[in-house]
Amino acid sequence: MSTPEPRAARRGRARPPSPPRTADFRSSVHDPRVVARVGALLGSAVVVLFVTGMVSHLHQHPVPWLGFGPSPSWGYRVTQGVHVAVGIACVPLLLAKLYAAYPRLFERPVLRGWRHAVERASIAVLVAATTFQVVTGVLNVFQVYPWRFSFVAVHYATAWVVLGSVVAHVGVKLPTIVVALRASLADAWPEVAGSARATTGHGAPATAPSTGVPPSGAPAAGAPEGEPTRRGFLAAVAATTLGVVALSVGQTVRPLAPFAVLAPRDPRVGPQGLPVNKTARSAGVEDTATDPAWRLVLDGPAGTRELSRDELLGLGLVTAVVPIACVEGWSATATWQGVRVRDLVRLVGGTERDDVRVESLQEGGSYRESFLPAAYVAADDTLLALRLSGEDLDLDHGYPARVIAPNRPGVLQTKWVSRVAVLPAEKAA
Ligand code: HEM
Ligand SMILES: Nc1nc2c(c(=O)[nH]1)N[C@H]1C(S)=C(S)[C@@H](COP(=O)(O)O)O[C@H]1N2
Ligand SMILES: [Mo]
Repeated sequence: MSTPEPRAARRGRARPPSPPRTADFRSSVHDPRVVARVGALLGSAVVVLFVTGMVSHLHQHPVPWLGFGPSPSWGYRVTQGVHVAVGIACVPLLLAKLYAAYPRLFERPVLRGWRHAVERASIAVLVAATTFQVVTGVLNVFQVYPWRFSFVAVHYATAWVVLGSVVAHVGVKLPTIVVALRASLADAWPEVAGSARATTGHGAPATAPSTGVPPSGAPAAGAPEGEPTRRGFLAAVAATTLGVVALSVGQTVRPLAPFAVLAPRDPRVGPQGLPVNKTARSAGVEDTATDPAWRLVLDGPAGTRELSRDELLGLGLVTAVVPIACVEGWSATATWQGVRVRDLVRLVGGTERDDVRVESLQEGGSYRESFLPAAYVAADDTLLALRLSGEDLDLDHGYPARVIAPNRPGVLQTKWVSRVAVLPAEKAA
C-alpha cells in the first residue's frame, strides 16, 4: 500500500468516497478459476451435508417407507461424524469463496435487466442461507446458542433453501464453471489475454462466458509482486480446510483424539470414560433417579408391571458394545450391560414387531422421551442398560436405567428411564 496523498485525503473528506469498481480489485485470487475450484468443493460439501443431514432428520422423524434399522451399529456415528466434519470444513471454504468472488458485488450497472436482477437476487439468497447455516451449525456444535429459535427446525428448513440455491447457482453458472475448471491456473484468463486492462466480464468470447468474477488484471504468469498466486491461495485454503478437520474429528475418530483441540468434546473424558451432554443435575433428576423407590414401569397389551432395579438385574444381563453418537458430532464406543428391550416388552404381552415409547424421569426438555421403532426393539443389542464399563451406570449416564440401541442418534438414547410403553399396533387394513 502506498502512502495516501494529503490532497486525496482532503478531497475524500469533502465527498464520500465512491464505491470501488470490479476492475479495482487487482489480486489474481479474484478469478473465476479460483472461484470455480473452491465452489466445486463447497458445492460438494453442501450435497454431502444435505444427504447426511437428511439421514439425521429421518432417524429423528422416521417415515414408514424410509426408516433406518439397527444395523450397522456404527451407521449414524459415521453419517453424523461426516456431517459435522464437513460442516466445519465449510468455514474456510465459504470464507475463501466469498473472498474470491466478492468484487462482483461492485459490478456496474447494478442491474442489467430482469434476468440479471433474478440472478443477483438468487445469489443474495445463496450467500445469506449458506452463511447462516454454517455459522449457526458451527455454533451449535460448539454448544453456543445465542438465539431463541429451535436450531433443528430452522436448520432443517434452511437446508432446503441452501440446496435449492446451490442447484440454481450451479445451473446458471454451469458454462462458466466448465470453462473455469478446465482452464489452467497459471495462464491469464482468456478474457484478459491480449488486453492490458481488466474488463468487467461482459461481452466475453464464447469460450469464456460471463464469469461471475472480474478477471484480474494480473499478468499471464500469475500474481503481482507480493500478492498470493492463485495456486498459493488454493493451497492455503486446502491446508486450512484439512487442518480444521484434522483438529476436530478427534471427537469421533479415536486415534485423532489427542489432536482434537478444536473440538468441544474429548471422547475420552467423562465418568466411566464417556462424555456427558446433559448431567443429572441439569436435567433435575438427581433425587428421583437415586430414590430407592424407583421402579421401571412397563406398559403393554397385557397390562402394567413395575420392576425394581434389583429385579431388572435378576433378569440376567446381556452385554452390547454400542457407540453413543451425539448429533453434535462426538461419538464414543462403550460396553453396556442390561436387559434386552424386546424381553421387557414380552413381559407385558408385546412382541418384537411392536413400536415402543421410552420416557425419562426428566420432566422437561426435548429429549425426555424417545420413540423406538420395532426394528430396533427386535435387535439383540437394544438394551435397557443398567451397567457401563463393568460398573453400575453413573448417574450422569442415566442411572438407574437408560436406553442404548445401535445406529441411533445420541438424543434418542434416553437416560433416567422411568417407563417403557408398547405402542398399540397399527391396524392392518
Ligand atoms: C450448509 C449446508 C448444510 C445442510 C444442507 C445441512 C443439513 C442438515 C439437516 C437436513 C439436518 C437434520 C435436521 C433435522 O433433524 O431436522 C442437519 C442436522 C445437523 N447439522 Fe447440518 N446442514 C448444513 C450445514 C451444517 C454445518 C455447517 C454444521 C456445523 C458443523 C451443521 C451441524 C448440524 C448438526 C449439529 C445437526 C444435528 C442437529 C440436531 O439434531 O440436534 N450442519 N443438517
Ligand atoms: N433424559 C435424557 N436423555 C438423554 C439426554 C437428555 O437431555 N435427557 N441427552 C441425550 C444426548 S444429546 C446424548 S448425546 C446422550 C449422551 O449420553 P451420555 O451422557 O451417557 O454420554 O444422552 C441422551 N439422553
Ligand atoms: Mo447428543
